[in-house]
Amino acid sequence: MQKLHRRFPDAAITAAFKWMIIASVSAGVAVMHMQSPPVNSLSLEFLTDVCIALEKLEMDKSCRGLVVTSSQPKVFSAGLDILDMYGKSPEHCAEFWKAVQEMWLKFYGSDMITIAAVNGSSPAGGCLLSMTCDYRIMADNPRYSIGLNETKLGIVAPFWFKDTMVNTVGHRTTEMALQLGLLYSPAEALKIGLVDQLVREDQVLTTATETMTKWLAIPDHARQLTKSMMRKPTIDKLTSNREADVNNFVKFITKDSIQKSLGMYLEMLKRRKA
Ligand code: CO8
Repeated sequence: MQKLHRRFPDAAITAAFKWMIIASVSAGVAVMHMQSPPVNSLSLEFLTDVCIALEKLEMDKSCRGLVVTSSQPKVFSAGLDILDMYGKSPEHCAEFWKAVQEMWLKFYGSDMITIAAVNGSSPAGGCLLSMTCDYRIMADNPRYSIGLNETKLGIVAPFWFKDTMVNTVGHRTTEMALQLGLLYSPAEALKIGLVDQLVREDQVLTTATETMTKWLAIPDHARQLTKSMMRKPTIDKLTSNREADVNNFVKFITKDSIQKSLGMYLEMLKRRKA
């Protein structure tokens, strides 16, 4: 803990999980620092930790706002952990997908004010995670990108990824973005409304906590009911189809052709590194 306090001098560490630190920066606001090296890919274990942490925060009535950010350099989150979908048994894939659903349901349906402090690249599931938040602030660094690039891996974003993006940037933009697997630069993302604000990299977190103050000024009950009114139909679509969605995922992801695409994509990531 001592070491952690040195790393987060302005914050009280309220919980330390294997893959994240929850710190409270001021009354009623928590910050989730994701730290699953090297790229915060959302593995089954990481997703489980995230869900437990979120549940705890949700139950803590003194906690009204949550900022989500990354402790890893250059990356907010690399999206779903491909290794949890590659060469794994159908049972593992089903368990993994349930955890992905759970994360989305918890974040998208959260009563808290949620702000994504996107301080690095955020492809696929990373983009989804940021889109579940109420507001997105991204580092203005042209090296970073954000978007749902699933088709580039030869896979297809499920309907609730699509719905989340439609709710964020509209139907036409989503249609093109999803088919082409577009990853946007921060400036492009701002233009289409995929993020709400760009700031200098070293100001992402402070801007997020400042923005939170504005949102905290709104009475919780009115804001929460409004959020629920906007998001409930999208959430209900998944909750009433969870099992079918898991079965679809497992059937799709375990196909030989899809496994081959994922294998090639992993190879490409390694080659690019070399
Ligand atoms: N899963 C697992 N491992 C990953 C992932 C990932 N998503 N992303 C990167 N890694 C690994 C790399 O292979 C590399 O491993 P190693 O060190 O063993 O060679 C290590 O992490 C570091 O990666 P990089 O060297 O590429 O790190 P950089 O800092 O240069 O780049 C990026 C960071 C930009 C995040 C880059 O790693 C990248 O583009 N990653 C791929 C991101 C991606 O395409 N994610 C898509 C995941 S799929 C998803 O989220 C939704 C799926 C929906 C499923 C629907 C089916 C029906």
